[in-house]
Amino acid sequence: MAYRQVAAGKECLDLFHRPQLSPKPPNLPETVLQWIKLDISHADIDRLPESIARCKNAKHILAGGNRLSSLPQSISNLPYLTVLDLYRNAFTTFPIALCRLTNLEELYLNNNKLSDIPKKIAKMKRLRKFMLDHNALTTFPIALCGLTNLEELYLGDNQLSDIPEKITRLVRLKKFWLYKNKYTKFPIALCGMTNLEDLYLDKNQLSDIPTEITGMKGLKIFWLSHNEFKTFPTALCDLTNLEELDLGDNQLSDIPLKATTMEKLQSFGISFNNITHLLPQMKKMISLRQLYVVGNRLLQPPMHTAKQGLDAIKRYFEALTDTKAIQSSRIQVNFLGETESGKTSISHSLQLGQPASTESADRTRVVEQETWVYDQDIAFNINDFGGHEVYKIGHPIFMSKHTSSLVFITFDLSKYDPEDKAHYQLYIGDWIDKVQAQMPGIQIALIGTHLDEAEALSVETKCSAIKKQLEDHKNKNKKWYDIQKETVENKIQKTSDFSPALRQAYQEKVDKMQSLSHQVQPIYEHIFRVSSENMTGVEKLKKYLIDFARERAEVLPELWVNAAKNICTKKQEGSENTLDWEMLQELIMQSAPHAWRERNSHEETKKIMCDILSFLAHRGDIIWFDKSPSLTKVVFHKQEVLENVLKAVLSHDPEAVLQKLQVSMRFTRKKARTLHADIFTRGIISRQAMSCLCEPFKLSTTEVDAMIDLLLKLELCFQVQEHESNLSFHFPCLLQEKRQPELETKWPSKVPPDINQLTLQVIFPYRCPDGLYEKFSVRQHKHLGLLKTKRMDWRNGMYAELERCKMLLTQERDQQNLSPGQDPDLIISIAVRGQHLSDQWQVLKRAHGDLMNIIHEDWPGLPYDKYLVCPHCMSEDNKDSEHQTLLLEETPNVPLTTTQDPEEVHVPTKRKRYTQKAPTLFPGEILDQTNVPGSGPKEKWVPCVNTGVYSYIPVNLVYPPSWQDAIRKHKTELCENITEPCLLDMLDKFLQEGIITDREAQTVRAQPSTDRVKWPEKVAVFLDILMRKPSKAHVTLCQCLLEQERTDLLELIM
Ligand SMILES: Nc1nc2c(ncn2[C@@H]2O[C@H](COP(=O)(O)OP(=O)(O)OP(=O)(O)O)[C@@H](O)[C@H]2O)c(=O)[nH]1
Ligand SMILES: [Mg+2]
Repeated sequence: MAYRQVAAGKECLDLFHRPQLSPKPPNLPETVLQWIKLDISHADIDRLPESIARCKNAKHILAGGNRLSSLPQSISNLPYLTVLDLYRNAFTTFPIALCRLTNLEELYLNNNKLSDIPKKIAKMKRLRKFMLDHNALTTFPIALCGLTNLEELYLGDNQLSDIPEKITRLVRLKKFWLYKNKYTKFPIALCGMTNLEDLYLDKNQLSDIPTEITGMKGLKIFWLSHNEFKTFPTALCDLTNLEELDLGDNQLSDIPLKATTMEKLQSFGISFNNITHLLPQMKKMISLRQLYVVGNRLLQPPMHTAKQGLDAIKRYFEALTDTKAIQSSRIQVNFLGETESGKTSISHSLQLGQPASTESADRTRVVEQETWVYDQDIAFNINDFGGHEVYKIGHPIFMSKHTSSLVFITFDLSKYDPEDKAHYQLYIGDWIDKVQAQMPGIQIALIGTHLDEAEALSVETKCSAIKKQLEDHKNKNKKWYDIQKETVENKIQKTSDFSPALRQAYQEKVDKMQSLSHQVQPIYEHIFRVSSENMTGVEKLKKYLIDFARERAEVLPELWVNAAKNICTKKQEGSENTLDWEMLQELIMQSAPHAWRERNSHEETKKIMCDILSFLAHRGDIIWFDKSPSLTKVVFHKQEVLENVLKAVLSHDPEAVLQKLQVSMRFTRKKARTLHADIFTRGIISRQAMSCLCEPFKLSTTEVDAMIDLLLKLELCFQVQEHESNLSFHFPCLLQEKRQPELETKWPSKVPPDINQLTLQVIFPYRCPDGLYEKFSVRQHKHLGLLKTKRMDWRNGMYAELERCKMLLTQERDQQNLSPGQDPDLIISIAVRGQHLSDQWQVLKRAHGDLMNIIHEDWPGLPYDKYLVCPHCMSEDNKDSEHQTLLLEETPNVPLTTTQDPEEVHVPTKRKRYTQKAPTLFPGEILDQTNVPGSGPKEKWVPCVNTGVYSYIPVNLVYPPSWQDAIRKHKTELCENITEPCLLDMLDKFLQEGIITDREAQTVRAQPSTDRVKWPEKVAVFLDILMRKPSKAHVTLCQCLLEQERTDLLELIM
């Protein structure tokens, strides 16, 4: 059954029926003649009527996203038509009637099924832009060579493998898209196109570029990514005008010296190749502004340095030539695994080269760090983590995201029972999931310990069982992605006719699933078996480590290596808990050549120090935060100091904490008990209690402050000032309290009438991202300010009152959708209630952004899925409300009429009983889409499809308002508050960035002004112009308001 997309259907009625109702020509109704632009895209129509020719003055016809396969003959009678958009339709042959549109300048026929273009097309003499990508062309349509006025030609995503000689007739062609075709050889005919400026040949199978390419003198942008180049095509180096070259996703292993002679090159893409070394001569490429290198195994410079940008790369190469280049390898080795699985023992045995099993009482808390210097060039930073649950929160702090870090997961071979499924999950599986979520690209290897206590025969059986379990584990993870993908693909099938915007959001979900599933590094195939009691197997493990380190040795300037050594010596010999800037300067510059010190200014020296510290922090030598102003000047070079504080604060031993508080001279016994209860039930540690817990470590007040800054920076806690002298820190990870009963009045379990609830659910399959929810809950605090009254926290949730809405965050296990034998999924929900949708969306979007950023920063490999829960379904239990029902049942094509303002629309609450199923889930990717111009839905209603009957709900319950809507809504306030100098500044900035034209700026200036300080008329016109621009206009407007310190106005349009 075909359902009509309601809003657009109404426009179609307007468009086609009125002319027919009107008297016959020549007495055409005025309105039709006034139409210049006809937008009938996504109207679910399969033909245009002959009567379209009555819109004599039409210049633009937009009819993309329909099911058209032919056009009425009468279309050729539209003399002024300049733009015709027929993208995403069902054309299999070129609509010949178009050839008579001799004034047409832009023709969009992309995303159809065309396999040929007729000769007659040459009549369209004025055609400048022709889009034909994503069609079924297998040979190059020679007819195109007759369109001599063409400036832009899009032929990407076809099956082309040739280009005729005659292509050179297109002398005006500037931009040529040929991506995703079947070119295996560079089409030589292109070399004669001397005026071509942009050429896109990415996603083909090219492996070479002929020397004749030098004929393309005008070429500025050249994309060749996703081809099959094994060596750098040196012929490109002679394209002297080239400004942008993309050779990403090929198999290049080096860059020739000649490439550094491309003087005009501004942007150079070599991501995802096999490049290990960049050339020092690159610092001479004077125009270079962007260098894309991710996805290579860089050793010179180290990848971390390369990612800091070109300036950092140049400074690195300068230091390399000024001092000496040294091959150096310092690998971070992380031992993880359950408590008492033998981590500390094997780590010590490895370093000492002799049996070193620990005493059983010697439990590791949080982490022990050691540096094991193997020889002059090879060293290891060893992190031996405590296995206890509560310390897992410390892992992201100490584990480096350096690509050549290593993780060993240890398990006790003597205790491991291959028959017991829970054993695999507990001792190995959960750890793998955890590490891969945090560092998807890291190498993981398994170590079975206690070999001396396990029977030789059973060891073999156990290891082969584990290998099998590893394989099953991998398949299970893959299956999760496959199932999600399949579910979404089914949804796409269902939604395709209704809502292109929703379909796009689902498509993005599929793409995201695909890329998430591909980023994980496989586990090292050999399982090490060792005994720390008699050293069996330790030598083999050591050899693996040394080989691993050798292979990853980076080229470092001697200055950097010496800096690392000096800091390391300070770590072992110095008495300081932390290093301050002066001390660092001394340690780093100590060994710098005199002339070099003279040459670099104070500013430059600071940058060089930051390069070095940033590298060392990334490698795991020190803990240092370059992005936090309060912490930049402190280096935590002795991680044990930080460990001690974490141990003290995150202790899982309430008795010991109570003793510490009681022993301290600061508190009475009673006070100590209150503080203790605060810590262990409410997760609150006061400033005083914090100092007391840190007392044994003899930290200075500045150091305690730095530690607290660090805890805040790591978002382990947020700060609350209850009254002036009473500063306290709330640690959600320590909270034990249950959800407070009084919350029921603030947030009743059923959504009250007249209230909407927007809900986002982020689902994590059967694994636990430790500390993710807690960090998210801490991050919300910055939006709430210091006033504690607005917030309530409990073990797995928090409630906050914001200005015009309320928010509830929860973390829970999904007990409902459990398959047998599977652990429940974890769901983090963000729910926002209120009466004003735009405020609610703002809060939801902000919280969503925070959660996504945390995942991106700390758990980039974490599998998750996200959904928006239909607000309509959420409120359907409210029977007494009298809102209009939007149930369409079996009556498609019935246009809906509503007089309600979309902003004020409430959830229609009267639905039939049989719709009482689980609520419809919309793709959460909708929240990622909103800033892409034109991606929001044009329709006013979206189908809520879970119920088996099609009912429509207002689109603003599912889609947040666009930035244009926000401007429109607050236009009066903006016009009243943007002052004259502010507007003039903005005009300059928008002109500079090329967002508005000189003419548009003049139009704004030419408006009358009634006030001397404020120019509401001018601002109004300016905003109208901006709303027609792509989303960059919004970004720039936000930047301008931020620069002008108008955060009040900024909030309005975010
Ligand atoms: N026989 C034998 N005992 C071992 C071996 N490795 C460790 N042990 C013993 O097992 C116990 C736990 O070892 P640890 O090295 O402390 O374990 P861990 O993983 O560091 O423990 P936590 O730090 O508490 O997480 C100690 O009593 C060790 O002596 C081994 O290879 N053989
Ligand atoms: Mg240990």
